[in-house]
Amino acid sequence: MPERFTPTPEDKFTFGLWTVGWRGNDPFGEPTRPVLDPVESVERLAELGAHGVTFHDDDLIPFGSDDRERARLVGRFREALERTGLKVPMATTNLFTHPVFKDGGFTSNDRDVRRFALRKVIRNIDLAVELGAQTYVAWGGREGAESGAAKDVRSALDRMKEAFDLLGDYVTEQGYDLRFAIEPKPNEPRGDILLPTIGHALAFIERLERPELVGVNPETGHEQMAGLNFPHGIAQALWAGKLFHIDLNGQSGIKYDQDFRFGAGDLRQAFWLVDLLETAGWDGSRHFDFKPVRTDGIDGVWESAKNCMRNYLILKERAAAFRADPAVQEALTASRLDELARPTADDGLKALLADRTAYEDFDATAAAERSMAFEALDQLAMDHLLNVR
Ligand code: 3MF
Ligand code: MG
Ligand code: MG
Repeated sequence: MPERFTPTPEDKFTFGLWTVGWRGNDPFGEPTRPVLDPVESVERLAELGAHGVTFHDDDLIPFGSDDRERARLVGRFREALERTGLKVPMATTNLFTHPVFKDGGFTSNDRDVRRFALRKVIRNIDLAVELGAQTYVAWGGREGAESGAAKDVRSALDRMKEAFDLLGDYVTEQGYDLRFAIEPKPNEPRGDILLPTIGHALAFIERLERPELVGVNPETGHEQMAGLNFPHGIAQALWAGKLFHIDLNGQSGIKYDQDFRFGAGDLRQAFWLVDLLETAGWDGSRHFDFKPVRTDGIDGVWESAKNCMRNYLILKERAAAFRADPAVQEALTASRLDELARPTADDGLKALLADRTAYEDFDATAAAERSMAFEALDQLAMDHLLNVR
């Protein structure tokens, strides 16, 4: 492997414990791999050059563990982190596996379940902060419905807002340096999930009491499951100042959540995504939320984890080569990207209204004839992506 595609912690690659730890169980089949000890995951990820690990409370401390067992598990995890230097930049809560969450956590119709969900989150927030996390992800996997009358969506959104407002109160009162990132997903495991896309989540956040504490954690496959363009969604989240975290993986079209390793699935969107993150100066984690295919043994787990990072670094090199190519600079100008960056009416509304060339004397036919020259520009990107220039 060429040296240049070998990651270092400075690349800020992170992995969920649940990703490499996924045993291959799916709705049709039993696990194909044995349980992976979180300490082993920490050690192997550190060896591969990752920067950190993330976890759901239940990934580390099985649901129902008593306080002694909890302390023991956290202790050996912390010891592995200290030994390897791996960081925990983000943590999250499992509000979807235990049957108690069958109708959701924050928006379950059962109020007792909602109160339990909030306490479960708060308990893990304390641990997340202790371990140094600055981002707390909330994926509402079971916040949804399969049928119409089962969920009053407006009431459920009230309860969702209530939950984030209470959590905002909690971290503020505790003086924690922690922000929340909502992870949208359109469906699976529920028929329809609330806050299904980046756009829904961004609109929701503005209704909260402390919108500054809440952003988004978009996932490649989740947006693509809704047929959406992931780089466009990420660009809007960046534009809104709301990209607090990101889940990278691979997806081929509108299907179940495939969670392929990063770079598999839609390679062109992966290229544009890396181009966007790198040119925007994204300095957060490059967090992989993928599932090593269940056909493979533990060899495939570490192979795919390694290759998530490798593919990101390859695409980073390809995107940089694209941006640095003088022919691309020319093509960008021919496609008038510099004009797009220029305000439309920096001369003001009055001048716009007085400008006869803008309307009365504007030659729409001639303007319509000007080619945007996008095909040449896109082929340059393709050539760089395929490394044939
Ligand atoms: C499901 C997911 C989740 C979330 C996680 C929060 C189990 O499709 O993507 O992974 O990412 O719960 O980080
Ligand atoms: Mg997912
Ligand atoms: Mg995810």
